[in-house]
Amino acid sequence: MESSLVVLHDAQTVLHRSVELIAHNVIDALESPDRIHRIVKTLQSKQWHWLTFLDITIQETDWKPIPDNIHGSKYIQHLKTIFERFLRENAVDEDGCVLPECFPHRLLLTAGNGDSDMTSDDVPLPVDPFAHLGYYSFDLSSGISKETFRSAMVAANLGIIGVDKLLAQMAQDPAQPSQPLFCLTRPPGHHACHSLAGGYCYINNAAVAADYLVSKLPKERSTPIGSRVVILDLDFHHGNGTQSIFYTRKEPAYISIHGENAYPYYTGRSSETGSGEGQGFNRNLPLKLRPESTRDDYLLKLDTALGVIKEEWSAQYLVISMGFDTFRLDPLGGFELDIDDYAEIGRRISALGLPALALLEGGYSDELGELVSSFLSGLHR
Ligand code: SP5
Ligand code: ZN
Repeated sequence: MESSLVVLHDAQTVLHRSVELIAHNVIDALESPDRIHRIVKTLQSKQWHWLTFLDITIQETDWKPIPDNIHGSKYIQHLKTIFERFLRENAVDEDGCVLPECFPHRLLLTAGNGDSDMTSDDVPLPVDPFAHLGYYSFDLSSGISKETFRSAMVAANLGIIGVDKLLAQMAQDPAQPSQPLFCLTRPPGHHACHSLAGGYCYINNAAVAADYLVSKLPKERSTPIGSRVVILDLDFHHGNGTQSIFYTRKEPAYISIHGENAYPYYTGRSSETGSGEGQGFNRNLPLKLRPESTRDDYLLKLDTALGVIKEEWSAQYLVISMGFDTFRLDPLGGFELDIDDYAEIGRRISALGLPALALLEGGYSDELGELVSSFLSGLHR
């Protein structure tokens, strides 16, 4: 029987909703439930024989815990409980959304100990619930609504289930090239750090999946050089969270193509190459925005990244943080990619011949469904 590319979906991912500030206006966040609806509708209309759409419901009792090396347990507990606390204190309506108030990062440096190397664990958590959101966020685009935690946990678990399915498929038929999987993860994850939400992200789905994948591989290092698991981040924005979580690790390695000097502004330079054991296993390939770059420049950078993954790192598995905000009409992006370019990106990744798990990150245009379809049509084997 011909195997097919699996798309993993759980409708609980559309429960989360948030707002954001555009200049002085509060609007529904561009990272909306409708993004998933657009993708599901378009994929279903294609009726492709090579695509299996798996609609599952991950029960809370089956949620895998998030490991402490990916996200702090206090941070996870905060995400789980903070909305209920606002409700209890009548600070938000049942269908409302709360944003952070005060960010500690630079303010701490003014407290008379600017030279100290205080880590977040040394900074006492304030009692005020509004302060909690600022303590555990780095920007204002990570509001919390009633079901935010549920959607975020379900998204992370979609990635874990994706890894299990990928490995099961390989064990079942080792001779067959494995089919990629695509997880409809929402909210996205690549901006989320160990104990910080931001950029529409709460739990770093790709980090959870890649760490879980590494944990499933043999303990003895089969490759003394290189990294068996690589996260390829193709969202328009730099995945600062994924980079920071794995900065001192060689497995998984991290490589990203993203808009130069764009959001999140302070990370993603080519000089950030990892440290300690992770030295050389973090690679940033920033690309100038249009009109200073074209689709050809993008595809050249992609080939560079794929070369590093295959030749330099001898990767055996690929986890792809797949954003579609690189599209030329995306409201948050600045690249030139057109619909068909995503099929080309999929083909070039597929040509590596590596088992691959792709997770949805950003992508905010009306054409999101067509972009995902195009990507999958090139990715499937
Ligand atoms: C997962 C993801 O794609 N997160 C992106 C979050 C970006 N949020 C703030 C973007 C502000 C951009 N303002 C400049 C608009 C350029 N047209
Ligand atoms: Zn993005």
